[in-house]
Amino acid sequence: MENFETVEVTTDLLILGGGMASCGAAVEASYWAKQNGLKVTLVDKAAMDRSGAVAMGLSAINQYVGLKDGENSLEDYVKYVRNDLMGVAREDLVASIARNVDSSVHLFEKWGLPIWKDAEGGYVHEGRWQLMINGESYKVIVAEAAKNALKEVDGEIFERVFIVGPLMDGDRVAGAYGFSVRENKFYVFKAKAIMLALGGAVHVFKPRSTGEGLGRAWYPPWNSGSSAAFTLEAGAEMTCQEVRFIPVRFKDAYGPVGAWFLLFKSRACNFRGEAYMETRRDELQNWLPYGSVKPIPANLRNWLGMLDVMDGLGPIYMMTHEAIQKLAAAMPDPVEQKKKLKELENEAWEDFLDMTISQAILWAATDTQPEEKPSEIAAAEPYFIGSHSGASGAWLSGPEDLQTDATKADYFWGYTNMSTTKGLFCAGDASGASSHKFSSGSHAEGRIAAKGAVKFIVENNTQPNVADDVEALKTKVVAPMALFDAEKGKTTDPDINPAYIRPKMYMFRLQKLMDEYAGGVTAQFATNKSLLEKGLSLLADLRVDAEKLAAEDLHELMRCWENVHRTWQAEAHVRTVLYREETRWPGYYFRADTPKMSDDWFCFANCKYDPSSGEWTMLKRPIHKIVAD
Ligand code: SFD
Ligand code: AMP
Repeated sequence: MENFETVEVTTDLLILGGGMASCGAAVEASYWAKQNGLKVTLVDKAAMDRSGAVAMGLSAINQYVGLKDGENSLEDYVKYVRNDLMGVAREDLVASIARNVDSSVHLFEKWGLPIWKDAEGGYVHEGRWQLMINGESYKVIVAEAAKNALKEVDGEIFERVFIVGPLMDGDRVAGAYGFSVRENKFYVFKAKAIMLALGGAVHVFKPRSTGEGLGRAWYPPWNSGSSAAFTLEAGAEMTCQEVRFIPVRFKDAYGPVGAWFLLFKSRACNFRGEAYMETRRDELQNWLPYGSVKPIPANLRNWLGMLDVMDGLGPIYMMTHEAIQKLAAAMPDPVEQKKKLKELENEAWEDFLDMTISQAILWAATDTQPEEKPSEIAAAEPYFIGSHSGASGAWLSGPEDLQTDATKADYFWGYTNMSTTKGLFCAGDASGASSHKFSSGSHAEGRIAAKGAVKFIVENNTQPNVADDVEALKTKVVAPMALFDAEKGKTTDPDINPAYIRPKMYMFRLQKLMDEYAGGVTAQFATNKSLLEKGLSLLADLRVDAEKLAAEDLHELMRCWENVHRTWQAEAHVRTVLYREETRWPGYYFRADTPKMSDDWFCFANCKYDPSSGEWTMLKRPIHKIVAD
């Protein structure tokens, strides 16, 4: 403890996280900071070049609207998102991102990201909204632009500093505290406003990959619920905490399926060769009106496949061989067919090499040639991700110009993308009810939020007082190291000790209870009121033991706090699944005691934690359409 130096940094705008949204925020904030003479500081727990979900790269940009070219309208995108989430979307926020996303994509291209082009020089689409890229270096390119922009305004970047929680001045955020994962340093960041984008949450539920496969997940395990923990602890209202995302992925290495379904037009079939999207079509009638929209919502696509699995009809296969052969056979002559086959093989491998390298390795290890045999797919464990087809995140003010008379009182409180906590702005996975923004939309939303945050600073240009006892926070943050040092000699095996719990064991305990009580893979994604109440009680016990987390070194100290953050996300989730007494997204979770969708629950289910009393409040918020059906 006495070896930990306290480093204090005072800034105007504090950008938390160095992922897609924060990189967008850095570019935009630098522009406005220059005009207003403001200081911008960015903090990332890792190295920005390869941090966050895009670390490994991506093979597609999943949100491109094509507004200027008249490809689609804003209304088209809003309706797509609304339908995919079974009606639950903040249409003002979705439209706000959609009208700005194309310019982020054009910037990526300008900065050097190769986007596939067709013979006429147009973008190659994977699907209606998705563009194909050679994206292995996507994050490096986007981070470089962010760093260059910050350099222009003498902004500071702190890498390998883990943010633990907020500093408050009453109902206004005053900064953040954390620690270096490489040096004995405790950090206190004081700021006039914060743009928060600490990513989603992985490994809250027990993953399919355990034991020798532990660590392999679809979304990155280093996104550990820090966004949810920070916003809850700052007293901000949260939305859609029940709307987890269950992606269907290639089994065991989690390779994404989008390119297969959309670009290669593949089918998925059970062991009998039946395509569940055809044989189970009648089930969609139970989920109207969303069962009849196109494309069929992601959770309903999941659900139809899950029904096959529950009937014992697995394995479910992506028919890669069939799709490739069919596309090649459409070519006019044998020479062209052979050429096309080679091209498709290359594209199939690149899809994984660009964003899920392990899947390519698994194909190689299992002697899988996608043009010759199918590959198994499966519904993965639940993730918390506000940027893809889930929706969990903070409840934000929308832009004023997108409000109607009906929406303004509910959706607008002064600054675009500000949470209900003054001065705390959110984007990407940290912001809720604005799904389907993906990498490009997260970047655009980071820009929007940063612009809002600068406006807030200019109009509220005082440095808030930090009301928290910083020394007490420092003691709390490093306590796991002190505990380990004090107690480690009491047993011969440092993993087994009555005085403490190591973070990995704590994580296993959290995952087991979420899996079994909150509808994880083992429970076939089903739960009910009794199970959830039991889960809540086990979570309360776990929270008590969180006080006894122990860390051998700085790296393990990070693991401790990651798991505390996961616990926040878990609790917000269980409470909200319990609160919403219906099943609205059957392919994400199934409330067996309330198995149908109900008009009474056509609303947002929000929650709020009061840091002073420790009480949670659950509340309904209305859904307003800004785009007509
Ligand atoms: O195919 C702390 N995503 C896809 N988006 C696309 O556009 N196309 C795709 O092809 C996509 N697919 C995909 C995607 C992600 C992954 C992992 C795979 C495949 C395998 C989604 C996007 O990546 C995602 O929407 C955005 O990245 C979200 O952006 P943002 O900024 O909300 O999160 P981030 O990029 O993960 O960054 C988080 C940052 O926070 C840092 N951090 N820093 C300090 N202290 C703490 N406590 C912290 N906790 C986290 C991180 O280091 C990081 O910098 S496909 O499957 O659909
Ligand atoms: P994924 O690889 O599943 O993350 O999908 C990438 C993109 O394609 C996302 O925008 C998905 O919503 C979309 N997508 C994936 N599969 C389908 C499908 N079968 N029908 C429509 N859209 C899909």
